[in-house]
Amino acid sequence: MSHRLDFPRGFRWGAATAAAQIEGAGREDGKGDSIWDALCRRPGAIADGSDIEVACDHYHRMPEDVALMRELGIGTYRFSVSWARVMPDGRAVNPAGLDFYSRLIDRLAEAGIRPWLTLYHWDLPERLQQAGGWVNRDTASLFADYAGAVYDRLGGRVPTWTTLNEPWCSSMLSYAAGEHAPGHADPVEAVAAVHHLLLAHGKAVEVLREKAARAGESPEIGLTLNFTVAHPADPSSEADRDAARRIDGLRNRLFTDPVFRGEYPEDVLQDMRSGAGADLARFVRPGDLELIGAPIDVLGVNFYNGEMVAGAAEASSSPAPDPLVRHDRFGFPHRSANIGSEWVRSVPRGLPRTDMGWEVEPDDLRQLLVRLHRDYTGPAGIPLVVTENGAAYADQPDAAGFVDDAAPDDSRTAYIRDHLAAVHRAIQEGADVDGYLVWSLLDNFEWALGYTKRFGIVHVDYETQERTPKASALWYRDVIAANAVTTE
Ligand code: GBH
Repeated sequence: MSHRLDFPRGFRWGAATAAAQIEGAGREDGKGDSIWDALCRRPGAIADGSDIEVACDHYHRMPEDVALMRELGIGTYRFSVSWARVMPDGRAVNPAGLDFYSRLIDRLAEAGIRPWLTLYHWDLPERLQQAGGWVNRDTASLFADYAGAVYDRLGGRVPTWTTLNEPWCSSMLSYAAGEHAPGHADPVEAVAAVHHLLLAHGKAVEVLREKAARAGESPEIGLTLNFTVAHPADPSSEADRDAARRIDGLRNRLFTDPVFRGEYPEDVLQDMRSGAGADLARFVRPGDLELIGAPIDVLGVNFYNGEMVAGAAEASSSPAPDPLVRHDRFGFPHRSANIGSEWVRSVPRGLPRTDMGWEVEPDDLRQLLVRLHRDYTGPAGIPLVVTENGAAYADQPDAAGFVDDAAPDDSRTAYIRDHLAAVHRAIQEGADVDGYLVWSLLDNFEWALGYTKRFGIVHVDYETQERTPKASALWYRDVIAANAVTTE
């Protein structure tokens, strides 16, 4: 028997992308290099040896992409601005770079689509990386200047602003795990990056509020975090419960506590300090936490998967052995992103997985939303919006072997449908969830994995740049039109 799940009136439906993953035009109109342009040149850093010079060529095909969104009924489009396009050296404004986003926003307005602008989706100007990147506190102030410059040009036309996308990734994957640009593997750098990213968020919120107030505008301002749901493998084991506490701390509370409570979680600081000698508190100056904890208007939730974790009984007392730093065949350092809790093991739950190897358990999303509402956003009186959720699955050609319009895309459709049902349950349980933006509109550059993973509801042929809506896109169009999901 099928069930129709109606969503609240006014629920925001949409799709998300990020500049470095789709734009291309890597050197056009004065754009400077970002750390991802630079990482792509490092042999071995990107799985398929690809780069982002062209990507989805969205910079040139933007009108076509907006038209496609309109056909799908997308109501909200979340995109990011490339700092290095707007400020090639991270400091001086390049008006031609801002022109692109101005044209995009005009097109969206014509199509009746609300823009949701993210200021930072991982593409730091390379020139700022040469000065230390997020390890350097000055980067936070430069980010606030950048936010102000973008507001000066686009403010008034953008109702929703996100400062950072997933600062956990831009700190831990970038400076601790060695996986993302700039590809460092140093836990002390990573904790400095955590604090300076959050400080950048706080300073940018302050600048945006000032500029908006002066212009008599009141845009929504917030940030987007990525979350996990950590389950202890054996709930009766103290070591496993401790492992779950640590992973929840490192991935979730390290970011939500300063943003919503103006304080870092003491247990997590202690885990990082004693386990890896990385003392985050050393980077905190008076006044920082007031800025970081200033009220926001919306929390963006990116969710892909939860996980089951186990500890080692003796590990929490004895320091982890250092084999944690590995060098790949190119001499690249890699280590765990779990600073000070490197020994925590992830235990497979026997669930189906996407092409990323990530487990599929939609109920984790329900649990997450209910918990965030209860512990953080509910008390603050602000809504949650799922700003990313989706899955990588390879093309499923039609019977004749072609990926053409509405080519079958069952796994992705099921993933999105089941996660929407989980969002619906969370709302019924009282969580204030105000929207859902699918990741992603287009197949695109999946960071260190290059073009090998396809997250799009729209297929991209990288030879011809042809866009073809997959069956999931047409299914999603019907969901949006009905403001409802039908489950089996
Ligand atoms: C997002 O990051 C990004 O914002 C987006 O740019 C990207 O394309 C998209 O997701 C897809 O990757 O420990 O093995 O279970 C997602 C970041 C996803 C980071 C899940 C940690 C846990 C993997 N994360 N992940 S695992």
